[in-house]
Amino acid sequence: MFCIQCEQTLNSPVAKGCIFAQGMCGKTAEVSDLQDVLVKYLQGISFWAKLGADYGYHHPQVNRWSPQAFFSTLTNVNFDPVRMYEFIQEARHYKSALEKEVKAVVADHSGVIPPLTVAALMDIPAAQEAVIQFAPMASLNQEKKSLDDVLGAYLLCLYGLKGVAAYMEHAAVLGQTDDEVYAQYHGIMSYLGDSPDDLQELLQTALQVGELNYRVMFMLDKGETSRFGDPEPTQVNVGHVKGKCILVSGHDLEDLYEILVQTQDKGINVYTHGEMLPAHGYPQLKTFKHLVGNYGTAWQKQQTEFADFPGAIVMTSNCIINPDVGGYKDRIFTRSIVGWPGARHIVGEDFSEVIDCALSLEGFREDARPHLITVGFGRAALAQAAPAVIQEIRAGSIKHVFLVGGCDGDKRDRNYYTDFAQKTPEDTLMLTLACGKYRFNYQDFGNINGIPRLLDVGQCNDSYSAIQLALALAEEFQCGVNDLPLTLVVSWFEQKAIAVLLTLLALGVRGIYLGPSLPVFLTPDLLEMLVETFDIRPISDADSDLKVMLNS
Ligand code: FSO
Ligand code: SF4
Repeated sequence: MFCIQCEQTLNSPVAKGCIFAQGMCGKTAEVSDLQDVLVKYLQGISFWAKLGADYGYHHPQVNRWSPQAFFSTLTNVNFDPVRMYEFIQEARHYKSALEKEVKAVVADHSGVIPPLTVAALMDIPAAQEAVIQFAPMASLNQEKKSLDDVLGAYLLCLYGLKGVAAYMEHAAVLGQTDDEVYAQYHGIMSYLGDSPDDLQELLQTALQVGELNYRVMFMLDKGETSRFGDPEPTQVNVGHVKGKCILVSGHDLEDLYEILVQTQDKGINVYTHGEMLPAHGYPQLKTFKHLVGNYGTAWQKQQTEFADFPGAIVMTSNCIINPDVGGYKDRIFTRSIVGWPGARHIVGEDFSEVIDCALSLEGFREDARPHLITVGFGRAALAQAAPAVIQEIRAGSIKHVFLVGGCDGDKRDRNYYTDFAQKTPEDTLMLTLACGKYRFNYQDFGNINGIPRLLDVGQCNDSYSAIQLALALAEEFQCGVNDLPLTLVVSWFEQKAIAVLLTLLALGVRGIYLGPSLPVFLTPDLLEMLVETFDIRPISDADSDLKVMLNS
């Protein structure tokens, strides 16, 4: 196996990337190899899909399925070799069907089929054992033993595009699809399937990935807000209440909605977990009285927190980790692209299995002491707060705004973000995003003339809302985003964060602080280029960084 896509990858003098029998996340070499084969297939499928799109031909099923399958290879999403093999079989089917259809379309237009890419030419065997033996041919570092600038830039594009694919799937679940966006996705995927080795071209492609992601985040924002309303500031209890319970984790609001509908009047309380916390701010979700609160904190704590949860658990997307460790595999359910060997997988919209499981369990015996936190500062709420923020900036009561966004993880270096949040001066605001906030969102940071100092914008994809606020402030102050008293402090963990980072770079945002460590696939040369072009700054310690931020 060779996997280097996330922040917890192996980085030692012996190995750069997870290369042994199992990755640091618990992904086996078998699953990793199957994922490499799947990605190659997807790149081959994209060759035909892009060619079809050039002739105005779009295949809705392939467009919907391809990013979904790519999403299944993202960190902490699917650990099940059986499911991976099923994806490969589906890919085989789609590739041959699409090839035939697109050839016919090209012939109808008296067109010419361009030279096939490496991935489109790849002939992958059908039997599972043969697929595994074939895997080294599809490995991401097959031609190179060590990481060089070209492979690093290639991986920046591939992993960024994987993050985009995840958001495309989240948007599609909410009915947001766009043939033009799919064509761009297939174009980049197909390009990556031809073993590109032009460094400058790859770096340009990375920015195209960022631009594409901006468009996809717009679609996702539209999907979420048109379906469930604009998030509004809402207090959420993070202490549990007595009774039977279901915990819903991940990013998929539609699944949460379905579960809320199907558990109505069943005597079951529903809790959010992790990236589902912002759901409480959506008008169409918060009307459900049995959506009682949020349980637990960030993904890496689930093995102890889920073990203590006396109900059923549904993982709608990343991040899942080994449920055997906490002994709760019999009451955890996976959805869509998520998979764990032996864990029950719910297909379709019927959650009765989850409900039966919750009813068979004891639930919480008593209420915990309530503790309220506030969520819901999405795009509209931020726009509403903007005039007051502008006024306070003008009056000098708000000196600086920080966006402390991104993922959480296990490393001790991540204490930086707690430390940073605690040390931000009282005349500064903090916007938060994604699961990194769990390190400090239980604390009360007070307010500035009625404006809460900590404003939770939502999930990682809601960076779209934060970008809109930054653009509005820049317009108001008639300056560029980089001239605002605003600093982005980003914690990355997996590929969605890479997609968001590339979006920010594509929008020309400079001076982003990035941590806790830098992606291992960024070679020293690549890093130097990013620092020179975008002034990317690796985090150091909270005191020194704050000093620089507040004086710049
Ligand atoms: Fe966190 Fe996991 Fe949103 Fe990520 S739950 S780490 S960036 O997958 O998706 O913030
Ligand atoms: Fe390693 Fe991360 Fe890949 Fe898991 S996802 S195998 S931890 S690089």
